[in-house]
Amino acid sequence: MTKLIFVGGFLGAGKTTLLFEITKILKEREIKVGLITNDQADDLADTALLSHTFVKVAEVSGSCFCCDFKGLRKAMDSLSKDLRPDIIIAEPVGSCTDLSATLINPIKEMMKSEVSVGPLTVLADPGRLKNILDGTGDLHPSAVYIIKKQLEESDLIAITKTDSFSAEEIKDLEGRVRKNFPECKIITISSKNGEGVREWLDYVLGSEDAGKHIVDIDYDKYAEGEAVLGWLNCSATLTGNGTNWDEFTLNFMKDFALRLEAKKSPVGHVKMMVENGDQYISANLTGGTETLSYRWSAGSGNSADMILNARVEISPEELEKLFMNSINALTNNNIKVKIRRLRCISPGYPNPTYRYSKK
Ligand SMILES: Nc1nc2c(ncn2[C@@H]2O[C@H](COP(=O)(O)OP(=O)(O)O)[C@@H](O)[C@H]2O)c(=O)[nH]1
Ligand SMILES: [Mg+2]
Repeated sequence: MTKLIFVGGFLGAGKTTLLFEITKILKEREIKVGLITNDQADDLADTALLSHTFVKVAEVSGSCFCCDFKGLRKAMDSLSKDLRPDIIIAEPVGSCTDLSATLINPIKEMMKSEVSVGPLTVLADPGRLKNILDGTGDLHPSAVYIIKKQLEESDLIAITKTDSFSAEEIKDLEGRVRKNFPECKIITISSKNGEGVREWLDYVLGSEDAGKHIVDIDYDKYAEGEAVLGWLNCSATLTGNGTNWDEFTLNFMKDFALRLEAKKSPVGHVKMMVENGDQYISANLTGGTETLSYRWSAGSGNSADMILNARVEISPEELEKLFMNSINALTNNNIKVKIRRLRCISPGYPNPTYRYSKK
C-alpha cells in the first residue's frame, strides 16, 4: 500500500524545500518516492526544481488538487504505474485550504484499498506566523483568514526555518501556536540545517492520524483571499554571450522586488529558476526586498532557461506590467529574453470536487 502525504502551508512557507531535502533521506533509506506538484497554471518553478532530484515528479496544473480531484488521481496513478512508490508526497497550492474536507477524508474513504494517508502537515514561516498571531503584517485580511484555516485544519503544524530565528523566538512562537491551535501536534523544523526533518518524516510515515479536523470555512472569504492575489507564470529563453546567470537572476529579482515594493503590493511568493544545462539557481522572495535569497548557481554561458512564478497581492494586469518592465530593464545589447509562455491570472472561486462535512 502506498503512503500518501500532503505537505501544505501558505506561499513561501518552505514546502518545496522540505520535499527537496527529504528526497535525499528517502534515497539513503531506499524508500521509493514520487512527488506531485500543483498549480493554477503550468510552467511551475517547483516542478523544475524538484526534477533536479533523482525522484519522479508528476504535476497537476490548471487547477488545485481540491478542485481537480481527478487530476490528482491521474497523477497518483501515473506515479504508481511507472514507479510503484512506497510513498507519494504531494504539495498543494499555497493558497488552498479545506484540504481535510476536500482531499484527506475523501481519499481515506474512496481510495482505502490503494493508499494510506499520513497526517496533514501544514508548514508555517515563523515571520509570517508571528505577524498573523500579532495581527500585524500587510496581507489582506482574507488571505490571513486562509492561513489561519490552514493551521486550524492541520493534523500537524511544522514551524519552519528555525535556523533563521533565535531559540527563544521559536520557543515563544511554538507556545503561542500551541495555545491558538490546541488540537494540532506542533513541531519545529529547518530544511536548511536538518533540525527536526527526520523526526517529522518518521512521524508522518508511521502515523495514519489524518484529516481529524474538518473546519467551517466561509467560501466567500476564502475566495476573496485567493482572488486578491495576482498569479504570474512565465517561461523564457535567455541568451547573452558569456552571461553570469546568477548575477542576471539576482538583478532581475531585485528590480522586480523594488517595483512591487513601490506599488506597496505584498508578496506571497516570487520564485525564479534559471537553468543552464545541469547548473541552476533558485531565487526567492517571500516578502519585502530584504527576503530575497537564493540557492545554488547557474554559472555563466550563452543561453539559459528561465521560469518565474509570482504570487502577489496585485491585479494580474498590473503584475504583468511590472514584470515586463523588469524584463525590459534587464535586457540590453547582449542579453535577450524570449518569452515562451506568459500567464497572468487571478484564481477563480474554489469549487472542490468533493467536500466532506463535519462528522
Ligand atoms: N533559512 C531557511 N530558509 C528556508 C528554509 N526552508 C525554505 N526556505 C526558504 O524559503 C523560501 C520559500 O521556500 P519554498 O520551499 O519554495 O516554499 P513553498 O512556497 O512553501 O514551496 C525559499 O527562499 C527557501 O530557500 C529553511 O529551513 N531555512
Ligand atoms: Mg512550493
